[in-house]
Amino acid sequence: MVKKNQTLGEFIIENQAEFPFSSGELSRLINSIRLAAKVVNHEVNKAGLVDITGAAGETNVQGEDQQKLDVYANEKFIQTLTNREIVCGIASEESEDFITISGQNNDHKNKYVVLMDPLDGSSNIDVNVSVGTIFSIYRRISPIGTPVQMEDFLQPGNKQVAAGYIVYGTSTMLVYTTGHGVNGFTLNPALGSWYLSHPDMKFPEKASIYSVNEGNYVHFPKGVKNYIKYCQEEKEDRPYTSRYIGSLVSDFHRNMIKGGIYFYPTTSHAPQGKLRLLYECNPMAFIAEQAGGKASNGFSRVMDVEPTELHQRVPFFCGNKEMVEKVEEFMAKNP
Ligand code: AHM
Ligand code: MG
Repeated sequence: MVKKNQTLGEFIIENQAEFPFSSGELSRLINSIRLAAKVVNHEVNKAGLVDITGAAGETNVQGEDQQKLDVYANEKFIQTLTNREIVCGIASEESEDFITISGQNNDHKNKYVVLMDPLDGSSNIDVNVSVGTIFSIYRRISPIGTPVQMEDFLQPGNKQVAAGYIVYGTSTMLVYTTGHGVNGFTLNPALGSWYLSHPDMKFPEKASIYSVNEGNYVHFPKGVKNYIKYCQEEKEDRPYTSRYIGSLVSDFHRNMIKGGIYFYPTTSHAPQGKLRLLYECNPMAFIAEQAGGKASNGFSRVMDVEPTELHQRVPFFCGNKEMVEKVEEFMAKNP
């Protein structure tokens, strides 16, 4: 049962019933993510003090080496999940290969793998614009008791057990799904607790925002160009409003609350698109679908794409169902 204002800890305990055969491992895993998120949040909040504390590659006043925030976030999430022996493997947008976690007794006994983008949109940090963390959780395929394999990570999005994001914005929020709807928790920084502020999030029925980097217009496929023209046309409830932060988590978050579509298509410079299937698109797609929305590669469901490599890219169209279906119509006519 969803009760507004309960803490994330209370929410997890109360909703254990959703996982009748669970060992509590997934709950402990989400607990670890919320802990790492608080640590990263603390550091992201101080980013504007960089001239005082020292830029990346420098030594700060305390004599500590400063790191780039995306590297820092990557380390914090990996450290937290590794130390708490909660997963058997991690793959990250920041690391070339996946990491195997054997556990203290070297028994490889955990059953989940995590894939994540520890700090997405990190180029926005310098200008004080929201960034995010994205995570995706799968049950391993390889036998428990053995080291994880590549096949554990290369699973289609429809096999996700949970997915979520943290948006470090005007307030910090953790939004996640375990396949039973989407719930959003806001961090009270004074108490360090996450409170259920956005229960059962759903895309609103009426949507009027489109989010795309229109600077790439000339490089887009014809179908996308035509769809953008459609969004701008004066007809029925159009023209739509254009909003683009350039930070996937923030653009998605706004569109889920206000109603809209985010897209990053292929371009002539990026023939596979820019966004990563495993770290960015699949988790956002799972959340979108759980919130009544849709996510497509322009032609079919993103979560059904069979991954072939860890850092694979994919064109991405995600948001209100009707809007995604409309862009698919345009793509089918002019791929
Ligand atoms: P990153 O993983 O290198 O941060 O890139 C992903 C980001 C997304 O958050 C954002 O939507 C997109 O790249 C913006 O790209 P562009 O600047 O090409 O519009
Ligand atoms: Mg990214």
